[in-house]
Amino acid sequence: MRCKLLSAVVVAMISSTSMAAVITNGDFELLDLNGSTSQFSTGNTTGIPGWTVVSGTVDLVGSYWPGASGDQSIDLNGTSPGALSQTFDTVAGQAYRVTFAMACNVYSAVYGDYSMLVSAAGVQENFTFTRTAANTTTNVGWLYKTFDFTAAVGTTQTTLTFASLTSGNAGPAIDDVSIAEINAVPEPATFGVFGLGSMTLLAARRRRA
Ligand SMILES: [Ca+2]
Ligand SMILES: [Ca+2]
Repeated sequence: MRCKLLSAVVVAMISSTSMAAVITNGDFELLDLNGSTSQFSTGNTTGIPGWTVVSGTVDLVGSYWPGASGDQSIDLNGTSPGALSQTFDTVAGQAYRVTFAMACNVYSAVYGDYSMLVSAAGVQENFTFTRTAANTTTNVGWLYKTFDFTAAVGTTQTTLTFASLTSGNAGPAIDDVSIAEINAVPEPATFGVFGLGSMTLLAARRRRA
Protein backbone atom coordinates (compact mmCIF):
# COMPACT_ATOMS: atom_id res chain seq x y z
CA MET A 1 0.00 0.00 0.00
CA ARG A 2 2.73 2.41 1.04
CA CYS A 3 4.74 1.26 -1.96
CA LYS A 4 1.86 2.17 -4.33
CA LEU A 5 1.48 5.57 -2.70
CA LEU A 6 5.22 6.15 -2.97
CA SER A 7 5.20 5.29 -6.70
CA ALA A 8 2.27 7.65 -7.31
CA VAL A 9 4.10 10.50 -5.54
CA VAL A 10 7.31 9.83 -7.49
CA VAL A 11 5.40 9.73 -10.81
CA ALA A 12 3.66 13.03 -9.93
CA MET A 13 7.04 14.60 -9.14
CA ILE A 14 8.64 13.36 -12.35
CA SER A 15 5.77 14.77 -14.46
CA SER A 16 5.87 18.12 -12.65
CA THR A 17 9.63 18.26 -13.28
CA SER A 18 9.15 17.58 -17.00
CA MET A 19 6.62 20.46 -17.16
CA ALA A 20 9.15 22.98 -15.80
CA ALA A 21 8.91 26.36 -17.53
CA VAL A 22 11.69 27.05 -20.02
CA ILE A 23 12.73 30.32 -21.67
CA THR A 24 13.82 29.72 -25.26
CA ASN A 25 16.92 31.61 -26.40
CA GLY A 26 17.16 33.58 -23.15
CA ASP A 27 20.82 34.16 -24.00
CA PHE A 28 19.96 35.66 -27.41
CA GLU A 29 22.72 33.59 -29.02
CA LEU A 30 20.48 31.53 -31.38
CA LEU A 31 20.75 33.06 -34.85
CA ASP A 32 24.39 34.09 -34.69
CA LEU A 33 24.94 37.59 -36.12
CA ASN A 34 28.68 36.93 -36.46
CA GLY A 35 29.58 40.14 -34.71
CA SER A 36 27.03 42.46 -36.30
CA THR A 37 23.81 44.05 -34.99
CA SER A 38 20.27 43.75 -36.39
CA GLN A 39 17.10 45.71 -35.76
CA PHE A 40 13.60 44.19 -35.62
CA SER A 41 10.18 45.88 -35.61
CA THR A 42 6.79 45.22 -34.03
CA GLY A 43 5.36 41.87 -35.10
CA ASN A 44 8.72 40.27 -35.86
CA THR A 45 8.83 36.68 -34.56
CA THR A 46 11.84 35.26 -36.38
CA GLY A 47 14.73 37.71 -35.95
CA ILE A 48 15.21 36.78 -32.31
CA PRO A 49 14.17 33.10 -32.15
CA GLY A 50 11.70 32.41 -29.32
CA TRP A 51 10.83 36.09 -28.90
CA THR A 52 8.28 38.47 -30.45
CA VAL A 53 8.75 42.20 -30.83
CA VAL A 54 5.44 43.47 -29.43
CA SER A 55 6.00 47.21 -29.78
CA GLY A 56 8.46 49.69 -31.26
CA THR A 57 11.84 48.38 -32.43
CA VAL A 58 14.61 46.46 -30.67
CA ASP A 59 18.24 45.75 -31.56
CA LEU A 60 19.86 42.32 -31.35
CA VAL A 61 23.39 43.43 -30.53
CA GLY A 62 26.32 41.25 -31.54
CA SER A 63 28.79 44.12 -31.78
CA TYR A 64 29.20 47.38 -29.81
CA TRP A 65 29.52 45.59 -26.42
CA PRO A 66 29.88 42.05 -25.01
CA GLY A 67 26.86 40.21 -23.61
CA ALA A 68 26.50 39.28 -19.95
CA SER A 69 26.73 35.74 -21.30
CA GLY A 70 28.04 35.00 -24.80
CA ASP A 71 28.43 37.68 -27.48
CA GLN A 72 24.86 38.83 -28.08
CA SER A 73 22.35 40.81 -26.03
CA ILE A 74 19.34 43.09 -26.56
CA ASP A 75 19.03 46.87 -26.71
CA LEU A 76 15.31 47.33 -25.97
CA ASN A 77 15.42 50.54 -27.99
CA GLY A 78 15.97 50.03 -31.68
CA THR A 79 15.43 53.52 -33.00
CA SER A 80 12.63 53.98 -30.44
CA PRO A 81 11.43 52.25 -27.23
CA GLY A 82 10.57 48.64 -27.93
CA ALA A 83 9.17 45.60 -26.13
CA LEU A 84 10.02 41.93 -26.38
CA SER A 85 7.75 39.04 -25.29
CA GLN A 86 7.89 35.30 -24.94
CA THR A 87 5.05 32.89 -24.08
CA PHE A 88 5.95 29.59 -22.39
CA ASP A 89 4.29 26.71 -20.53
CA THR A 90 3.59 27.26 -16.85
CA VAL A 91 1.62 25.45 -14.15
CA ALA A 92 -1.36 27.44 -12.77
CA GLY A 93 -0.70 28.65 -9.24
CA GLN A 94 3.03 27.89 -9.42
CA ALA A 95 5.38 30.73 -8.43
CA TYR A 96 8.32 31.44 -10.71
CA ARG A 97 11.47 33.55 -10.56
CA VAL A 98 12.86 35.09 -13.75
CA THR A 99 16.55 35.96 -13.53
CA PHE A 100 18.14 38.26 -16.11
CA ALA A 101 21.14 40.49 -16.66
CA MET A 102 20.47 44.21 -17.15
CA ALA A 103 22.65 47.03 -18.43
CA CYS A 104 22.06 49.69 -21.07
CA ASN A 105 23.27 50.75 -24.48
CA VAL A 106 26.82 51.65 -23.41
CA TYR A 107 27.70 52.72 -26.96
CA SER A 108 25.58 55.82 -26.41
CA ALA A 109 27.17 58.88 -24.81
CA VAL A 110 24.21 59.43 -22.49
CA TYR A 111 24.69 58.80 -18.77
CA GLY A 112 21.83 58.43 -16.27
CA ASP A 113 18.85 56.14 -15.80
CA TYR A 114 17.68 53.53 -18.30
CA SER A 115 14.35 51.98 -17.25
CA MET A 116 12.13 49.14 -18.35
CA LEU A 117 8.94 47.44 -17.24
CA VAL A 118 9.00 43.67 -16.78
CA SER A 119 5.58 42.00 -16.68
CA ALA A 120 3.99 38.54 -16.51
CA ALA A 121 0.70 37.13 -15.22
CA GLY A 122 -0.61 40.53 -14.13
CA VAL A 123 2.55 41.39 -12.16
CA GLN A 124 4.69 44.29 -13.34
CA GLU A 125 7.87 45.77 -11.97
CA ASN A 126 10.12 48.68 -12.96
CA PHE A 127 13.85 48.05 -13.31
CA THR A 128 16.41 50.84 -13.72
CA PHE A 129 20.07 50.69 -14.67
CA THR A 130 21.99 53.85 -13.84
CA ARG A 131 24.82 54.39 -16.27
CA THR A 132 27.95 56.20 -15.13
CA ALA A 133 31.35 56.78 -16.76
CA ALA A 134 32.35 53.38 -15.36
CA ASN A 135 30.00 51.59 -17.79
CA THR A 136 31.84 51.33 -21.08
CA THR A 137 31.84 49.13 -24.19
CA THR A 138 34.63 47.07 -22.65
CA ASN A 139 33.26 47.12 -19.11
CA VAL A 140 29.49 47.05 -19.47
CA GLY A 141 28.77 46.43 -15.78
CA TRP A 142 25.92 43.95 -16.30
CA LEU A 143 23.81 43.49 -13.13
CA TYR A 144 21.70 40.42 -12.40
CA LYS A 145 18.08 41.07 -11.35
CA THR A 146 15.10 38.88 -10.47
CA PHE A 147 11.39 39.18 -11.18
CA ASP A 148 8.81 36.93 -9.46
CA PHE A 149 5.30 36.03 -10.63
CA THR A 150 2.70 33.33 -10.06
CA ALA A 151 1.06 31.65 -13.06
CA ALA A 152 -2.62 32.61 -13.16
CA VAL A 153 -5.29 30.08 -12.19
CA GLY A 154 -6.88 28.41 -15.20
CA THR A 155 -3.89 29.04 -17.50
CA THR A 156 -1.29 26.71 -19.01
CA GLN A 157 0.97 29.42 -20.44
CA THR A 158 2.36 32.78 -19.34
CA THR A 159 3.72 35.68 -21.41
CA LEU A 160 6.80 37.48 -20.11
CA THR A 161 7.42 40.98 -21.50
CA PHE A 162 10.39 43.35 -21.28
CA ALA A 163 9.31 46.87 -22.33
CA SER A 164 11.59 49.89 -22.52
CA LEU A 165 10.48 53.02 -20.63
CA THR A 166 13.41 55.02 -22.00
CA SER A 167 13.18 57.35 -24.99
CA GLY A 168 15.62 57.59 -27.88
CA ASN A 169 17.61 54.98 -29.78
CA ALA A 170 19.69 53.80 -26.80
CA GLY A 171 17.76 51.85 -24.21
CA PRO A 172 18.02 49.35 -21.40
CA ALA A 173 19.89 46.17 -22.38
CA ILE A 174 19.06 42.62 -21.32
CA ASP A 175 20.75 39.22 -21.60
CA ASP A 176 20.88 35.76 -20.02
CA VAL A 177 17.15 35.43 -19.19
CA SER A 178 16.22 32.24 -17.32
CA ILE A 179 13.34 30.98 -15.21
CA ALA A 180 13.00 28.66 -12.23
CA GLU A 181 10.16 27.49 -10.01
CA ILE A 182 10.09 29.01 -6.53
CA ASN A 183 9.76 26.36 -3.80
CA ALA A 184 9.97 23.69 -6.47
CA VAL A 185 9.18 20.16 -5.37
CA PRO A 186 12.33 18.16 -4.60
CA GLU A 187 13.89 16.22 -7.46
CA PRO A 188 12.95 12.52 -7.43
CA ALA A 189 16.55 11.62 -6.51
CA THR A 190 16.38 13.89 -3.43
CA PHE A 191 12.99 12.48 -2.57
CA GLY A 192 14.42 8.95 -2.82
CA VAL A 193 16.95 9.72 -0.09
CA PHE A 194 14.25 11.41 1.99
CA GLY A 195 11.88 8.45 1.42
CA LEU A 196 14.57 6.00 2.50
CA GLY A 197 15.13 8.03 5.66
CA SER A 198 11.40 7.98 6.47
CA MET A 199 11.20 4.25 5.92
CA THR A 200 14.19 3.65 8.18
CA LEU A 201 12.46 5.77 10.80
CA LEU A 202 9.24 3.78 10.38
CA ALA A 203 11.17 0.53 10.67
CA ALA A 204 12.87 1.79 13.82
CA ARG A 205 9.49 2.76 15.29
CA ARG A 206 8.08 -0.63 14.42
CA ARG A 207 11.04 -2.31 16.15
CA ARG A 208 10.38 -0.28 19.28
CA ALA A 209 6.65 -1.16 19.25
CA1 LIG B 1 23.97 36.53 -24.63
CA1 LIG C 1 19.43 51.10 -30.41
